[in-house]
Amino acid sequence: MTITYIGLGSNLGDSQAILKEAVSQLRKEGEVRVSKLYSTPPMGPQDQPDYLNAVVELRTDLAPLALLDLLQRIENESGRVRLRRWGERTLDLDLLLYGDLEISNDRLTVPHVGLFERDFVLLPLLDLNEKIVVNNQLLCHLNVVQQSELEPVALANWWENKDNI
Ligand code: A4P
Ligand code: MG
Repeated sequence: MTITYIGLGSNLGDSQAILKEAVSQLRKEGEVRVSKLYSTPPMGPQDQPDYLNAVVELRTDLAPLALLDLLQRIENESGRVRLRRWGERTLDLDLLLYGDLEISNDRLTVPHVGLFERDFVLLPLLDLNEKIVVNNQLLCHLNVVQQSELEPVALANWWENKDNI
């Protein structure tokens, strides 16, 4: 069993429902914990809506590529629309960390390439594991974390209820 972290993002369609559905799909694969929910200004093209972002911790026996297959299946089942690089999308699921494994092949780079630069990934990850160390670095000490102004828009219990934010 491996502890994995998966980044969730959506800024097209009914993002709240899409993210909740993605989490319930992931629950079928193993024990899940979910971060707070963040509304974040877009990285990349600015003429797109704000994103909702969160991170899921999943304890799983799936091997890395099997987990990637699962994430891509969930993306596709959400009616995935992805219009341009760094552009708007209904659902993006990125494998951020797979235990402490380093992976580099045609389909998968882990830790995820954007992990160290993106506050919309780091803050929810730190909700789940505030002392997490990656590549010998305490992520909570990164400048991008210290300087971030992102605030959660919903607490972790939001995932369990039927309310919209
Ligand atoms: N791939 C390699 N490594 C991984 C990994 N660790 N996890 C490969 C998931 N996939 C991985 O994925 C393209 C290929 O990457 C896959 O086939 C897989 O084999 P994709 O999801 O189609 O593209 P991408 O790389 O996610 O897209 P892109 O356009 O480079 O976007 P990013 O870097 O994911 O950024 N702003 C805010 N505020 N919040 C966001 O969530 N997201 C994006 C998308 C842009 N701006 C954002 C946000
Ligand atoms: Mg992706």
